Amino acid sequence: IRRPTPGDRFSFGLWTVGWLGVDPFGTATRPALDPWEYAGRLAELGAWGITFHDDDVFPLDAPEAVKDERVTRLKRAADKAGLVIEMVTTNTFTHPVFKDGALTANDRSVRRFALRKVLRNVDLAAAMGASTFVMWGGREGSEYDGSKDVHAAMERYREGLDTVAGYIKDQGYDLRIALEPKPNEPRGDIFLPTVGHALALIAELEHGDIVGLNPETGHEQMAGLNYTHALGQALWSGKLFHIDLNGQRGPKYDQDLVFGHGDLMSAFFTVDLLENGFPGYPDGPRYTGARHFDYKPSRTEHMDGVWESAEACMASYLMLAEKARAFRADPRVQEAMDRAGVTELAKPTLDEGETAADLLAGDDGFDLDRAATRHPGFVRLQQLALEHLIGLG
Ligand code: 3MF
Ligand code: MG
Ligand code: MG
Ligand code: MG
Repeated sequence: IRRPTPGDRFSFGLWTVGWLGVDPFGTATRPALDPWEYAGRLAELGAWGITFHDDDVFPLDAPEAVKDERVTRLKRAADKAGLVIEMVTTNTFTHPVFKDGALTANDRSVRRFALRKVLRNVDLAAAMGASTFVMWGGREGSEYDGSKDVHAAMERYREGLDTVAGYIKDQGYDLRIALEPKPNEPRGDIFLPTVGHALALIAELEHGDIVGLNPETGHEQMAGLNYTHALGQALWSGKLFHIDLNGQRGPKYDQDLVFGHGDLMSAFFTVDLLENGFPGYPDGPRYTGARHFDYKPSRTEHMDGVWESAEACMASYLMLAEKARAFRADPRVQEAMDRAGVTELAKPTLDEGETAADLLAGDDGFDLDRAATRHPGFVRLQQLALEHLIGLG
């Protein structure tokens, strides 16, 4: 498999390779590096960009001078390594002040503090040249239904998002917000648990035109949902602004495995969609943003494992991209797709100009028995995918 290059647009969160292995049951298994120390190595491995939370670079209570110094140092390291800072995001979940949420905390003073933190970080994102501003509301939610007025929470979420998006427009920043859904962890139930919930909230915003999504593989899968479908619907809605690729094995705690180390078949179709687009729409919407990994080098690994796992994320993607390309090019697959009617779905159900009344009045000679006994061969199509994925030779 070829080595990754900046043209592949692979990017990593500083908090991914920088994760020290602290979990609810154990302390760090790896030493901490300074944020700028990760840049050179990631670039060497072939990454194109990095992303970070404000708190990944400077402490929440850092004086302006310390903040400036640390941010400048990181930006210099990124420039020197030839890395783009493509996305910046705000940590509104670690500090105990956010224990009941940020934009939807019951305590109004916390909401005002959180909004200020986010707005300041918008300025930073713009200064770093980022194009995407991710908002993951990890603490927005509850453990107990009686503790939260959901109507009020949605009002405050909308107010917060419109304030941030409005500010971006007022400042003339070239930034788009990407909401990141997650069903649970750290809260018992998080608001905007899935891509669908987030799309519904975006539709209610005044400045929803610059608000889209950052769906994460594991988050949709924790909810028992299909990540590739989530990407597909977000893309169809024109809202797929960014992605968090990783691996997850079923609905358990958030594993953040290397991309491809979770549900491999699902990862194959994720890459197939990202690389090859919708089968029925050769000129249809395509994802052109960063191939961003939000994973954690497993706690068992030491420093070598940090780089091995970052490399593995990119290699998994490239291998799957190659497999997906061959899959689509295989005449047997094309034939199986035709038989399955995959591209027929792109044909409108009504003829041009045909109305519901026309449909009711007309007779198109539909053969009920024939249609009911049609054999689409979906299983054979899937087996061809498996053959491409793991086949010999
Ligand atoms: C948690 C996450 C987050 C978000 C990040 C926003 C810490 O499960 O996925 O990572 O991705 O906060 O970019
Ligand atoms: Mg996550
Ligand atoms: Mg995760
Ligand atoms: Mg994420």
